[in-house]
Amino acid sequence: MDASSNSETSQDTLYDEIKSFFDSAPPLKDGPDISRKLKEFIGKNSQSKGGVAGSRIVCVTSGGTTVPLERRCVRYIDNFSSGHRGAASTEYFLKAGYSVIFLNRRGTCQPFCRSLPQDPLLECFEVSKELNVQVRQSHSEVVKRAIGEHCAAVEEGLLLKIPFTTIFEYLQILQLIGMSMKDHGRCAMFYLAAAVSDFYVPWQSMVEHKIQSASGPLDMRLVQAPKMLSVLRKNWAPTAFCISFKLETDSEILLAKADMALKRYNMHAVVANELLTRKEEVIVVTSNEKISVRRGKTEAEADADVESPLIKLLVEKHSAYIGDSDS
Ligand code: PAZ
Repeated sequence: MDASSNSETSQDTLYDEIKSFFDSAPPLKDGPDISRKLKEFIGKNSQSKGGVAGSRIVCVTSGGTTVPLERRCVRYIDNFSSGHRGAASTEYFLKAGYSVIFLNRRGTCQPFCRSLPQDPLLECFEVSKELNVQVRQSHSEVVKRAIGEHCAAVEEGLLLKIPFTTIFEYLQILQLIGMSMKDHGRCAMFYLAAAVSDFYVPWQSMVEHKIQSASGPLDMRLVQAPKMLSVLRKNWAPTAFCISFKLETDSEILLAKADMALKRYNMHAVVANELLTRKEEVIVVTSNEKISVRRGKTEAEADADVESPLIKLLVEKHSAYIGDSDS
């Protein structure tokens, strides 16, 4: 067998795995509603808005996917992702003039809420003697800013938030978004910061009811999740600008893994980061450079979040990509 038929075989295997994933996944409860919202959002934001970003739309994915262990799910495997990267990046993309589809894990960090305390409802509000609910003086500035900026983005139709929990929901919604963005050409961007499970229990082999501890030690087989990045690039949205993320805990292998992902999935850039320093530094890996991006040293600096210089850099790269197609 020669090299080209080898790669065709592995391509066929990938398509079979993907088909079987989608065929057997529990259907989305609100699939038609999500498709309608996407159509409206993309349609509205497709008319050029002028300004630097024109009619650019980015899909930001954020937070971790869960892997259910039972169909009537009591237990699941989860991961560490807080959704901070996705929420902060969404704010900077909006500032840069993009419209944002924020595909986010339910209950994780949301755009414009990063400065609020842990339990905003209980900590930011108080009840007066007349039983009126009011914002505490100490929190009034952050609450006003959060609500004001969030409402402006939603009311102007620039921010569409779509939640997911499981890997089944995430990948099905990503497919809907990818296919809806197909006609948006090079102005579309995917910024895939979500931590997606590498292994999962296929729906066909998942037990219906709660796993019983009386049955002894748990012996369960997880299979590899199909690599959807290749189909996103090849089939769903082939002209979109695609950025994926690579997280490692071992700095020795990080850049090699990012390079591998860049080539294997044909990404335009891979953002490499380490678990412990992910809020301080990321490295943007492209086919010809590795650029270290760091956050400013003080809270007051414009680059206090690493996402600020990161989004600035990626917006420049996206502009070059769109410009290339014009020439
Ligand atoms: O969500 P968070 O702010 O806590 O962390 C962000 C991150 C580390 C999940 C993201 O930067 C990332 O690397 N996502 C991809 C993870 C991976 O599957 O390799």
